[in-house]
Amino acid sequence: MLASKSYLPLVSILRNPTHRKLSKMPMLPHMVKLTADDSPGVMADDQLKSYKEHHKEPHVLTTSNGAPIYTKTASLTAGKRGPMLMQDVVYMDEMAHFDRERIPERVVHAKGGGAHGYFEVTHDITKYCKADLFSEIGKKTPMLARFSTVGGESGSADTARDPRGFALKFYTEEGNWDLVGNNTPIFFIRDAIHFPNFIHTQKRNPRTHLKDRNAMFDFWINRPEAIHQVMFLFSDRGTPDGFRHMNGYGSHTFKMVNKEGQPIYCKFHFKPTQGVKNLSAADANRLAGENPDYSIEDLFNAIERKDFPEWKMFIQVMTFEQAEKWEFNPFDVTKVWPHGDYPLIEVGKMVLNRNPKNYFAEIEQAAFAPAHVIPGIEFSPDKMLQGRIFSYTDTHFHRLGPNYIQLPINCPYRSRAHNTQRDGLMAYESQEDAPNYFPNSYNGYRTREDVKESSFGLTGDVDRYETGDEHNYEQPRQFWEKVLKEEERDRLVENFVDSLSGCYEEVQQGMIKIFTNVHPDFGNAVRHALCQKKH
Ligand code: HDE
Repeated sequence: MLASKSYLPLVSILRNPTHRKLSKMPMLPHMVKLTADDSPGVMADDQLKSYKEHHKEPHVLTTSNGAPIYTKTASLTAGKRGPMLMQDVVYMDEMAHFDRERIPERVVHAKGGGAHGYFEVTHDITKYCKADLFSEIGKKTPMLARFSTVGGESGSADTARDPRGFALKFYTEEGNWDLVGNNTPIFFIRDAIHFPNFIHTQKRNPRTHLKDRNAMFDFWINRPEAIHQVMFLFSDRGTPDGFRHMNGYGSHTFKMVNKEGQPIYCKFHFKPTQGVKNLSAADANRLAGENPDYSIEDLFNAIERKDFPEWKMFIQVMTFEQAEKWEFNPFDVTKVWPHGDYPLIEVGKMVLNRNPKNYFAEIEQAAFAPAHVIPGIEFSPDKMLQGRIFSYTDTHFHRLGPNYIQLPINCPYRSRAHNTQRDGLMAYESQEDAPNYFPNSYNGYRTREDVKESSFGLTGDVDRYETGDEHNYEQPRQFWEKVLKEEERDRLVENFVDSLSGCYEEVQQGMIKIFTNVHPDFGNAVRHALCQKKH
């Protein structure tokens, strides 16, 4: 009998016809199910009791090679007082694995939680996109979502003022599509080359090992394109109430291509059916101490009580002609596309209905990458997106190894990978003995005409173009004037003042200058409040 509960044999099970015949064999839940678990839910605090209820007979304890063991409460020693023996393989087996239990945490987005679910098409967008998952109304595609904070370590508080990651993996029949977005439609920078330095200012000062608010604001003073996202961050939206009550965005401009090969630019939006809710700054701070895992717990328990979170997916589209004419650069991720000009088009819904059975295997080891696209979804020239295409798979090779994509949670199990990649650390894919080279004369592989990427023209001189000064203030001004209500503006100012009051004088002045560029009222309000705080 195959060890159906182990992750290892999954791919071979799917591939191997003999194994496939064992159809009654239970598979990994996240691999094959669209539906929720039929077992009664278990609140996070009751998980251990629930295990006991459902497992009347304990398993015999074994070593990792499966041999039953006599005891795990006493090491093997020469005499009652020791020393220990090298041949205590029970101890060695336990300790050596424990020593390796942690993998590098994600360099950003280290703290997070996630769940399994499905995406269902409710509206036809095939005139824009030929991607398999959008092919017909009613079509359901299994998916995984991981939500996260950005700057903190994996033990940091869920309620920190920080953007939230909104990473989605769709297991389509034409490969896995990852949409690795945030809860904000925009970002701090517009050229990927800034990312490591920007992130350093969100992390710890290398000398003090403390978070450094002067460094954080100093970067934003020097890169004024950040102000739009910085205003989102310090607004009420900077502290969402858990993961279930926030919007999600692909943020970048992408390209969709239909069956006729016609391309159109697009953006992705997700709106929670359960509504948007944010925490007040005071509640977010309190919860950071009382329950640093607030969002993970909230998501877990909601799914267990079958209150499945749902988001509606929308797209905005922009033709190539409209892109040429738009007053801003449509590939600049510090900008939104106004909904009045580019209305939201409903596509479908995503429902999260299953918690991971093993957090580490299914969430910690989940590897999302903007490079994981499928036929029908392509890239725009957005240089941030282009920069990300490289970074994610690169970091996965480091964090999880060269065969991270063979892990069950990451493998494209509905389409299967057939390629000439072999070997490397922890490889177990045999690819059914197929040749490891292409082209070959032995029926190794065939290609498909219909999945050719759309062709597009490029002009322009190769150069390093500075982008620090491209319409930095128009949309932030609209955000201040039109989007925020008066009391929201007050809270925005208050949140900035709370953070800035501990900063150097020149940092405060630098930020006030930026706020004044957004709107004189904004600059004055912060200047005034900072002054009052000093006296
Ligand atoms: Fe990320 N980002 N990022 N990012 N990002 C990572 O990949 C990076 C950006 C986002 O739940 C890393 O696997 C660069 C924008 C999410 O596993 C890394 C740039 C957006 C997650 C990385 C950006 C995101 C990440 C670290 C600038 C929203 C967590 C660990 C060009 C649209 C995914 C990892 C998860 C994670 C690089 C900017 C979203 C290092 C170079 C913009 C949700 O590869």
